[in-house]
Amino acid sequence: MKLNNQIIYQIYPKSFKDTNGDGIGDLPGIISQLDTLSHLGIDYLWLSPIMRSPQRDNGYDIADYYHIDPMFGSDEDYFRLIQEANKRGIKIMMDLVLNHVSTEHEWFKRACEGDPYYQDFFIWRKRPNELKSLFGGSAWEYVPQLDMYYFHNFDVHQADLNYANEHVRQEIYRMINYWIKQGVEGFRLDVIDLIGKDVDTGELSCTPKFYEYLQELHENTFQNHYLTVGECWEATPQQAMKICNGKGLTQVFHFNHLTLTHHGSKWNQKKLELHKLASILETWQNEYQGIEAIVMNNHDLPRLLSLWLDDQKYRKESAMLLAMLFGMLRGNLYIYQGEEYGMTSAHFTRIDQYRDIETINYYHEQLKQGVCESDILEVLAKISRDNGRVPMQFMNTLGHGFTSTTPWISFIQGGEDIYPDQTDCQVIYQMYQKIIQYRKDFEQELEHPIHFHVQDDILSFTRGTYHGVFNFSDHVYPLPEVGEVIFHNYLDTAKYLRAYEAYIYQK
Ligand code: TEU
Ligand code: CA
Repeated sequence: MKLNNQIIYQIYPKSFKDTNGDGIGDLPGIISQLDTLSHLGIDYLWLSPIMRSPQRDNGYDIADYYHIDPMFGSDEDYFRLIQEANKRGIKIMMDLVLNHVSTEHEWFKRACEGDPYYQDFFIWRKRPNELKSLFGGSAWEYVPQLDMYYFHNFDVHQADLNYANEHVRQEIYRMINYWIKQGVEGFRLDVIDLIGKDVDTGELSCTPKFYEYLQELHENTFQNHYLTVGECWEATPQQAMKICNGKGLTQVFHFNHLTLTHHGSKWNQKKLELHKLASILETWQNEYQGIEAIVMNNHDLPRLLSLWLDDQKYRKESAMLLAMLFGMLRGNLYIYQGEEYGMTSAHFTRIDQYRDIETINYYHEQLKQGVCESDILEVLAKISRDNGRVPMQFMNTLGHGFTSTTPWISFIQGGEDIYPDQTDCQVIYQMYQKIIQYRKDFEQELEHPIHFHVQDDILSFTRGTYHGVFNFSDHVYPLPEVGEVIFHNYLDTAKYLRAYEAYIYQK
């Protein structure tokens, strides 16, 4: 099976398409769009978790690994999705949340009832240490009837599994093999770098134990027969090489380029520095020998065109600029729903519009610390995870073709004219189609090393006979001699490089 140079399209099922009028996207909705998706030229469809879950963290809190949450449809709907996708040459990639389960999972409930077999599925201590949850507060929660604390790296309703326990590992292998048998051909492994954590020393990511468990997981489940991608936020090329050494995963998501604007934490953003972006892209492309996962958006991130560029006046140009830049990078290209027609961040202005647990926790923490509400809302509008989680918009009607009722989360504020048939959106979509086709036809062109150059607001690159020039600002700059134009994000040409204008050309 070919695992490199693939196109993977990520769906956030809750916000993709609702067919039964409950305001929540569902599996029949995804099936209804398969023809359109196959038109784009994708190879894999990755769905964020759809297994049974109380939805505290939108499905990243799984209560039953073996069944589809009724909110999304039935198990049969999922089997049908696999079949219908396969018919169109698309493989299904499943999101595996292996680091933790919902506190409503049978294992955790039994543990709390005092069953020692299941107690050892989790991480308990008599006394909590200073470790903090990524979603705010302590990482330890007290269970009075056991007089002990359990560890949760994320929300208090997401209890971390104890991988030191062999029974846990066996249960996980059994579950993955079940889904392989059902026809799943790809896996995205949520925060997989954390499974070997040592809560006593505080070493959580990429520990020696992690590499050991990963190899065992590989041998007992997917081996090298399926496309596997592990989420490892801060991975270096060296760590990625170790994870993808033939006995682990196909590839990792690293977000080094997307955390560039973090100032201390993601809540504090600074201006994008182009030379740093250039250096990260170049290092990964040239030094990393594995298959890079090329990502600009996902369900945890604000839309990149809103964060880095201009999502209003120059929305079309910005969306296309990013597609052209990331589209020329070697690896597997991930596209997040709506990216292909230039969806923007949500532009919410009130706290009651948000649904994300991390966002809401942060809001209350900040209020408690005396930060004024308008300042918090400004930060959230920029960076909240809900920015990428608003519903898809298929047409310019009341429910945007997403739903016939009120959606579970509001649409983009002021984004009424963002839908596939709108002229600008069509142009963006066609650019994605062209780039995807180009990557298939000229695969070997991406094998050449890439060299970036930055001057003022202009990022440029050379890759073999290909050159790219990208204006990251609304200032006008002199235009280099562009040779034979391959991709361009304006419909006409000018003597200057205009606002957010970008060219890929050959000399
Ligand atoms: O994300 C892991 C993760 O580290 C992010 O949630 C990150 O902490 C946050 O966006 C930065 O502030 C994965 C999933 O992608 C995410 O949706 C889940 O909430 C999380 O794991 C827990 O399963
Ligand atoms: Ca529905």
